[in-house]
Amino acid sequence: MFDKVLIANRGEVALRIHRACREMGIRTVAVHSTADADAMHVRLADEAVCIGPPSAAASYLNIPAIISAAEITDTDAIHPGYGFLSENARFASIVEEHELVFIGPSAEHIRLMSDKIAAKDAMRRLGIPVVEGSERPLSGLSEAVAVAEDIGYPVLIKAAAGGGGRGMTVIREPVALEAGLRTARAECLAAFGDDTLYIEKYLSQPRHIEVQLLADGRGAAVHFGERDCSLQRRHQKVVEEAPSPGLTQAERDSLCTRVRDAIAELGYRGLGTVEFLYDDGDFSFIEMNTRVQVEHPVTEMVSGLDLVREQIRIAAGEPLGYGQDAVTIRGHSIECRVNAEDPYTFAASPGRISDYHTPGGIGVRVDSALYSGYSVPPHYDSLVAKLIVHGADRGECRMRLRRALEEYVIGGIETTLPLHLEITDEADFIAGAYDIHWLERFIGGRTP
Ligand code: MV4
Repeated sequence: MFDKVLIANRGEVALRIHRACREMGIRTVAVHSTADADAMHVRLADEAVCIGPPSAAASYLNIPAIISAAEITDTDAIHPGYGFLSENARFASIVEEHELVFIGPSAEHIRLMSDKIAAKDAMRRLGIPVVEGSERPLSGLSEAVAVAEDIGYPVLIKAAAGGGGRGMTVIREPVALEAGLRTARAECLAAFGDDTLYIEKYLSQPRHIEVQLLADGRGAAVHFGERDCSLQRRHQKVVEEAPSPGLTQAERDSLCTRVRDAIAELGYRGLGTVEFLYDDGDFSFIEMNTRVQVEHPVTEMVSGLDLVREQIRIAAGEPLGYGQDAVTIRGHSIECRVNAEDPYTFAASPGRISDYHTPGGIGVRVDSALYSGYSVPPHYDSLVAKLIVHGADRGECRMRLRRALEEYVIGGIETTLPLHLEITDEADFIAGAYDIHWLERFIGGRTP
């Protein structure tokens, strides 16, 4: 096992990784920007290295500074968390070239999954259902017309280098295809420096379902069930839950088993999430994430496992050590992402935390690096806390969530806590009857 791990991230996930390391007897190195000198994970880590000014490009994305920090602290491995360098294949290679361990899958698997066309092709070959559409990069308008005619409108133009909702254009009728293609190419070239496009059948009202997996790269893999992440605003998840209220037990068992077997056959190593759109009884693969995800705690709550610990163990070369029989999903879990934002306008609300009180009691978990007197810096993502609850069933879980939201006090800044209380009381949420568009519609129709 590693003696020392460098945490190449900030905020709640940096603290989450520090906690897993501590419990494994691993020393930690925090790296931070000048804006994060007072951050909780910096205080708790055994060592801390300032790697640059506030801008992420100059600090948390600064590969030479991070590698130098690892070398001067005699680190064994680097945990990238989520976001920043977590799905950067070049970073994973550079880490390995410096005889450090990248806590994540091989650079090859990261590269494969970051090319969305190649990822779909790999999954199709492994027998996983993928969304209908072009199976190669689009050559031009005539091919786009032919594919769209074949699968039928509406279609969605996506960027091979995209993902997470970036670089998508819906085309509802043939006359809009030419202009849509031209706009999509220009946008993708500007955003990703790559204008490789593909077309898919546009699914109008699906749910977003994702399967959590762990594999050891030697053909052993387990799944930890699925999560429903349909409640999103502008491609940012807001509430996640496990299991999905929209699936039957037979549907989830069949999906999770097939994905687990596919990932084992791929020779994948590490923690991973395979994303699907679920529409009318059918699952269609869209993307695979090769990092630990923001919403991993709901899976930890229903499985009783520490996924970050498992991720570190696998990266250290340990075998999986257990089979699917050892994984039991119990009860229900819901996570609310609490952002430092106005709950109506969603304007960022950085600033000093004047009062801070976290909810507690049975089945309640708060993953946050906030503390009273801390100043939320304006330079980064607005996620400041995750409230995660567990209950014997979805009904108990929802009532526990309500009372925990009522207990939570974050003073001095605006947060999205009031939005979460509203969602929790909505009839559609209570019924579990929502799709990927439900939250935007709900937000659009409410008044302060
Ligand atoms: C789609 C889709 C409909 N049809 N693909 C958005 C995020 C990215 N991972 C894929 N996304 C979508 N892909 C087809 N063929 C609708 C979306 C989508 C979406 C997906 C999941 C959660 C929220 C979403 C919000 C808008 C669009």
